[in-house]
Amino acid sequence: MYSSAPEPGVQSSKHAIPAIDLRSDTVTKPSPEMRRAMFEAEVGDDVYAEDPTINRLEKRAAEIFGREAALFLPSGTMGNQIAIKLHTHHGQEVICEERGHVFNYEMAMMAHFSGVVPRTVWAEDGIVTWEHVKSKLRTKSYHAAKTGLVSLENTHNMAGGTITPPAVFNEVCDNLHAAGLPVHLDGARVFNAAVALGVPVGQLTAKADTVMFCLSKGLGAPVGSLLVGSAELMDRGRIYRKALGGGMRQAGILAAAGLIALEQGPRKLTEDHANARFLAQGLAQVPAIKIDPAKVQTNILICDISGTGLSSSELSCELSRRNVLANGVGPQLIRFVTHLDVSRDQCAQAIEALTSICASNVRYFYRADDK
Ligand code: TLP
Repeated sequence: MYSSAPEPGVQSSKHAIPAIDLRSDTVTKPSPEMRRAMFEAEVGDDVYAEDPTINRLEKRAAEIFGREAALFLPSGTMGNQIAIKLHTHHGQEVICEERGHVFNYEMAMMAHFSGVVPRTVWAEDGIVTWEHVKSKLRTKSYHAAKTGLVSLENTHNMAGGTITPPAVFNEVCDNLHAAGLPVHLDGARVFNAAVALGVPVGQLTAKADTVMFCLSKGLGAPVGSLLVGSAELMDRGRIYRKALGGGMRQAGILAAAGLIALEQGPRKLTEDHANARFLAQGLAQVPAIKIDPAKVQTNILICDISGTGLSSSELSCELSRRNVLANGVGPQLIRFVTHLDVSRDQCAQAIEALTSICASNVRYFYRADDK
């Protein structure tokens, strides 16, 4: 996360009542049903592929995505980095969007672990088209590194939860495949995209060679992500998962919650999306805040707060004094993420909190008619 964000846990511990936590959809707590399933889960050693609950989760994920196999992982970051390792050779380049998670928030692991460098493209709303990619591709040369992979993100987190239209995504994949190149999809929140579009997630992602998706974001599981793809790739992926320390042994207790998230989580996302739109509409009324509610497609909204005269860390601190948590994602950008554990009423309270900060802010210099 952008460095102006408050340190994890600093704010939430100060409050007697639970904070309205809009920092991320990663913060959801497991439901009573999940906790019961975790308690009762059958387990075995997953490094020997003997955990029946993980095996069930992997089989179900592969089915839903129409793939041969799936691999259960402790995090989305590990899933993305295993995928990059699977598709590339040392010394190659990976094309990704400039604000992409694989590039900005994964500790430079593509360089560290796979020995590749990112070649970024900047795409309006994070929607990478074939036009963007085409000009960046590099084939064999005695000067420049060859492109090994294109890694895309849907929904696009730092572009504000935006959805890449299926036709755009399919065109990129078809052209890359024709050029002999693989595509990885960082689908941490791809269920949000599928639900918002009303398209089955397997259909939406069919053309990617590998897809990583997270159970631990909007779907509500406490831990876990999956990588899906061919049996051959997932088999090799198991080796890299172990090398990264991701062999989790009796982790069926996590997969049990994951199965509930996978089966039931997607249908709850519509409410998160409606809450995000409600929040955006409310925030758009605050004169110093710039946000276009029409652009809010899923559960993430990013507001330009430059009109407040405050930095994102200052505004974040002011919000936390009013029991609302939200992270800065740029010097004057604040991200709000809706999820299972924030209600419509709490979104209304967040709007009130921001309105009152702007009303009392002495450095507030933005006029309503400047908007
Ligand atoms: N995103 C987190 C932070 O790391 C920024 C968040 O709060 O949004 N891909 C995408 C698109 C993501 O947004 C994230 C997490 C990941 C991958 C990594 O997932 P984890 O946290 O499970 O490693």
